[in-house]
Amino acid sequence: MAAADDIRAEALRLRFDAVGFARAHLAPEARDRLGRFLAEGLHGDMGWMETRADQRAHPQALWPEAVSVISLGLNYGPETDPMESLAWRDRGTISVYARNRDYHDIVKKRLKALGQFMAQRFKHQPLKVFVDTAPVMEKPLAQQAGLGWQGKHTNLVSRSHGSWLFLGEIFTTLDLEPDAPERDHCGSCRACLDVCPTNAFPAPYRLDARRCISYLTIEHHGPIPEELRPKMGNRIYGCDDCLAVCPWNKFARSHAEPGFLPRAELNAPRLAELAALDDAAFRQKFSGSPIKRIGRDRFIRNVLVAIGNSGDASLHPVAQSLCEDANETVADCARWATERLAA
Ligand code: B12
Ligand code: SF4
Ligand code: SF4
Repeated sequence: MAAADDIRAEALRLRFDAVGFARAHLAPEARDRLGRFLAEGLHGDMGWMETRADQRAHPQALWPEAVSVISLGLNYGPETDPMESLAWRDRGTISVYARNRDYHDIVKKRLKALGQFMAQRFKHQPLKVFVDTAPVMEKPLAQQAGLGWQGKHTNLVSRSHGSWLFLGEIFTTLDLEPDAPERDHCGSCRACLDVCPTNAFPAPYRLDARRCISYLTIEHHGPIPEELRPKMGNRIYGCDDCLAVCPWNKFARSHAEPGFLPRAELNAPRLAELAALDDAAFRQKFSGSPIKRIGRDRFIRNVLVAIGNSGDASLHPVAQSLCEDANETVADCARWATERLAA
């Protein structure tokens, strides 16, 4: 069997849902667009995107020996409509990817298993595994490897899995036959652009992260700009709207990964209960979940935005009880929510 066939078969045996091969080289357009994204400041306070931009734009600047990239996708297609709980005002909506275990752990474990297989099968061929945290442009590489195309919402869309693929890569010194890149199948559709609650797309295929609820609730430190708060509804961690409305999801199947099954208490949790979490209770509740990463203060800030948007007078005392919180961002958001509910 050719090396690529061998690796593909093992990746599928390890329960990856998509696998493809590309040269360890990004098309110049992807590099230029990254440069423009950063130059226009669309990354907000994600300063880490700038500091290693050269490595992000050039896989061989990250690892000079890399010859090929193996791009891998793991399906996390939800069983129920991710937008259903947006209407439940006294509850919070947590994005699909964060309703149970941290996907980084699950993807990395499988990447390492595939890496071990390759190390045994192809001796003296070094490799490196990456998922999300390294300066790698995962989406354009996945498109080059034929896994899907970057839709107008900027994420990778697959003809078999819709918008619901996590991505990971193995860089290798093996010279693997590249797959044909996938082409764009968005056509005249603009469902993802039109649904975005905060108008975060200045144009198709371009995202202003500073307006994206995923950025505001997960990456952004400090107070959330006041003009955006009312548009966030009850989204307290991430956002799935632009992914969920994509018509290509009709080909998606729900995932078969027990680690992605929603934990009952993270499925539309009650805002009043979340607002009562202190640091220790927060860490205990979100142990093993990606949510733990943002810490209690940022999380309670998000919960208070949702409380302010709830229109539910019974949550007024909950917001009021946090107006003197030791964290100034929490206290500021509590005052905002209290005023909004009193109005
Ligand atoms: C930074 C980041 C974010 C930021 C910025 C997102 C962004 N679109 O840039 C924020 C915090 C907002 C974010 C949010 C989310 N993220 Co994120 N994020 C990343 C990260 C770390 C880097 C992405 C990046 O390089 N951005 C920089 C910009 C310049 O790159 P780009 O998006 O590829 O931009 C391209 C387009 O703009 C395009 N382009 C521009 N103009 C034009 C014109 C034409 C005609 C065309 C065709 C293309 C085009 O070219 C650019 C370069 O390819 C990646 C992991 C990684 N290392 O790649 C995960 C990643 C992209 N995120 C992921 C996920 C799941 C999400 C969320 C769905 C999470 C959630 N539910 O809340 C949301 C989705 C929001 C959205 N619509 O993008 C997944 C996406 C999987 C997939 N199938 O694509 C990734 C790949 C992580 C992973 N390993 O699985 N994320
Ligand atoms: S994740 Fe939500 S806020 Fe961000 S671009 Fe998509 S729809 Fe807009
Ligand atoms: S919703 Fe439409 S425009 Fe957006 S990514 Fe899907 S097919 Fe493309």
